[in-house]
Amino acid sequence: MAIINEADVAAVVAKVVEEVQVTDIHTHLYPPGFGDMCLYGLDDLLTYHYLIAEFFRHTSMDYHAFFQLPKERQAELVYQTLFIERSPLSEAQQGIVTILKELGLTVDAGKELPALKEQIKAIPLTEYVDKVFAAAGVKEVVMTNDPLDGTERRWWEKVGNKDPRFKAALRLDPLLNDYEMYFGELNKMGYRVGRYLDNVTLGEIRRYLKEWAKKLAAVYMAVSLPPDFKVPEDSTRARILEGCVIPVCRELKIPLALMIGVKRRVNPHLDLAGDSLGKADIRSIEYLCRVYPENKFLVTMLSRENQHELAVTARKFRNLMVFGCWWFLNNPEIVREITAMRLDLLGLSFIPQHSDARVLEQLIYKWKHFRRIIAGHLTTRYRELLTKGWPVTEKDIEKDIKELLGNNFWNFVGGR
Ligand code: FIX
Ligand code: ZN
Repeated sequence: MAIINEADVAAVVAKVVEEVQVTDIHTHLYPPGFGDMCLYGLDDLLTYHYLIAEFFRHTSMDYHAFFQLPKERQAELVYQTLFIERSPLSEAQQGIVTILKELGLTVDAGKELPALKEQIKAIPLTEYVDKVFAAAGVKEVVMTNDPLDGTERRWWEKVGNKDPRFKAALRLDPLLNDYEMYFGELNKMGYRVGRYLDNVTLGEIRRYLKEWAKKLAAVYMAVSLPPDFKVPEDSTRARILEGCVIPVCRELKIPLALMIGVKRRVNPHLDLAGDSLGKADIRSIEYLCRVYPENKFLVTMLSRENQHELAVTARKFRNLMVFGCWWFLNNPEIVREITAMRLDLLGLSFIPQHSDARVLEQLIYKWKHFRRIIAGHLTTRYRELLTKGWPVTEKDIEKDIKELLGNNFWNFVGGR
C-alpha cells in the first residue's frame, strides 16, 4: 500500500477515524427488547442528568416539584431553559444539537420541540436503533447490568438479551458498596448469605457472581468506587472484593472494571445529577495489580488529578488497562489533554474512550465529538513520523485505530 504524503495525512486519518466501527466498552444502554429500560427519544435525552444539573443553574424551581412532574414536562422545561432562552453552548447541550444534525432532523425557525419529537416517532423502533448505531459508527456496546435490581433481573429471567450488539457487564455496586442493604435481595434470589461475612456467606456470594456472570454472558464485572476506596482494608467492601470478586473473575477469566472517584449524592435533591467527584489514592490500584497478577483490571478514574499517575501505573502493570474519559472528564478540552498524555505515555496500549450513554442517541454525539479529537492527535503524530522519514500507510493507520477503538478491549478481555 502506498506511503501517505504529508499533505494528505489529515484527510486519510479523518476518513479512517470516521469509518471505524467502535466497541463502546461502558454504557448504561439496554436492548430494545428490555421495554422501558431502553431509553431513547427527546424526552429521555433532555432529562439526562447532565442537563438537569445545568437546568438548575438557571432556575429557582423547587427540586422536588421538578422531579414530581411527568418526564415530558421536565423535558419541556429543560428545553425552554437551556435551548430556547439561551444558546446551548455546554458539552451536554452541544450533544443534543449534534444528535439532531446527525439524525437529519429539521429544526424549524421556532425550534419547536413537538415537531422534533414527531420526526423521531415516525421511525419504527427497530429501524431507529439501527439508524442510531449507524450514525454513531458503533458496532457494539457494553451495558451495565445489575441483577440485584429487581426490575432488571426480571427482564433477564423472563426475556433475556437477544440483540448481540448489546454485551453484558455484571455491575457490583450494591454488592460492594451497600452490602448491608442488599444481602436480603440475595436471599430472595436463593443465596444463603447473612449480614456477616462468614465462610458460608462468602461462598454463596461467589456462587452468585459465577452464576449471574454466566447467565448474563458478562464480558467483565464492574464497580464504581468513592475517592476514599482502599484495598487492602478491614471493611465489608474490601473483604468481598478480595474474597469473592477477584477469585471469581480469575476463575472465569474476565476483567474487573474499577471506576474510581465518584462521590455519590453530594446534593441528594438532584437525584442522579447530584453526584460529584474527588481524588483517589492510586496505591490501591498498584496493590491489586501487584498482588493479583493473574487478574486483569480495567480502570478509569474520575478526577483529573489522578490521570497522570494512572497512566504511569499502567506502564508498570500489563494487567492494567486504562479506559475512557469518564463523566465530568468527557468534555472536549479535558479529553484532548488526557488523550494526548496517554498517547505519550502508553502509545496505543489503552482504550481512549467509552460513551457512558444512558439514552440511545447519546452514542451519536459522544462518538462524533471524540472522533474529532482523536483524529487531531493522530494526524499530528503520523505527520511527525512522515517528517522524520518513517513511512506510514493507510493500512497502518487503520490497524492502529481499530486497536484503540475495539481490539485493545477484546484482546484484554481474552478474545471472542
Ligand atoms: O457509575 C457510573 O457508571 C456512572 O457513569 C454513572 O452512574 C453516571 O451517572 C453517569 O451516567 C456518568 O456518565
Ligand atoms: Zn457509567
